[in-house]
Amino acid sequence: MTNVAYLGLGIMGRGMAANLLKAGHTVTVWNRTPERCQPLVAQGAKQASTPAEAVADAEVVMYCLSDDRAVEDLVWGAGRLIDAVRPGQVVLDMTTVHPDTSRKEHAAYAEKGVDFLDAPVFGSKNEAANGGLWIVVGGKREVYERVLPLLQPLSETTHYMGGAAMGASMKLVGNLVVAFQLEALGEAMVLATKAGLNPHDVLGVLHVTDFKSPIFDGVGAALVRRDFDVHFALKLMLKDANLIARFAQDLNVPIPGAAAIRENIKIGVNKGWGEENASAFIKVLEEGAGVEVKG
Ligand code: NA7
Repeated sequence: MTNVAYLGLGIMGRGMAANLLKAGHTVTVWNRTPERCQPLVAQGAKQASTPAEAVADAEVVMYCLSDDRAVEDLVWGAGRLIDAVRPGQVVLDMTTVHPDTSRKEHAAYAEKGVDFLDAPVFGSKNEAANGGLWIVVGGKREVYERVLPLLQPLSETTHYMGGAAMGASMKLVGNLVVAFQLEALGEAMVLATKAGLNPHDVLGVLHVTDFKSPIFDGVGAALVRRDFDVHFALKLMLKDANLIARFAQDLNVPIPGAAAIRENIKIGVNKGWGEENASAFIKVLEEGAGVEVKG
């Protein structure tokens, strides 16, 4: 059993920390807002009052925060994690960040003799809670293999993608596909509704065809119930859309479709739906067409 420090108990982090506990590991948690540690403490975690205290006895350190700025704060800013880690430890960043941030983390930890992996995750609230995430990892393969037993209780699959920042790069590539699927679902359901089709019948067809997708099923069912309860916040989807835009720009890759979707997401956030589920930006498409998808 491994001594793990888990930092950041948002929607994703709290599910992962709970699954590490269930798998029998010793888990010390820290969260910027300390009250959020309570449910994990009730499940057997130790609570630390600073990141340094959390990692003091840890063999492996994991964190999953909202964005690049939060990671900067934890590692080099208020959290001073970089001063607290010591040689021999392995650190995993499971946040969705720009590959440049991952490269900066790889370099900084290497200087301290600490092994680091960028290990962002696909899936949202339910997959985090059920240990059904899909994890993509960048860094040294032998370090990845060493921590695999810790990733298994969190995930359905793990994929080693290559050296530093390859996990972060894969995550942005995958999130580009997610953005298109949500946009496709939204445009299709709005068009279908305006054409007089029954949304349940439409979802029934989408469920069986050779263009089916679990996203169409899950988000589609929530959409017709008008359920925008947060599993993955729209404000974080905008953060990811901005990261994808920067990533593509750096590599001189045109992504005209993703650029159009980013505009819709931005409008949704500006309308005040940032704390709702990512699918809330479909309401922008509905407003444009003057219909609401419901059933
Ligand atoms: P949440 O539920 O918004 O959780 C975000 C977490 O990040 C939460 O623990 C926050 O602490 C923490 N956070 C945010 N800013 C900071 C700073 N500056 N310093 C330390 N900790 C911070 O996000 P999710 O769990 O849904 O998503 C996490 C990642 O997975 C994200 O990259 C997604 O795109 C994918 P708080 O509780 O607010 O004090």
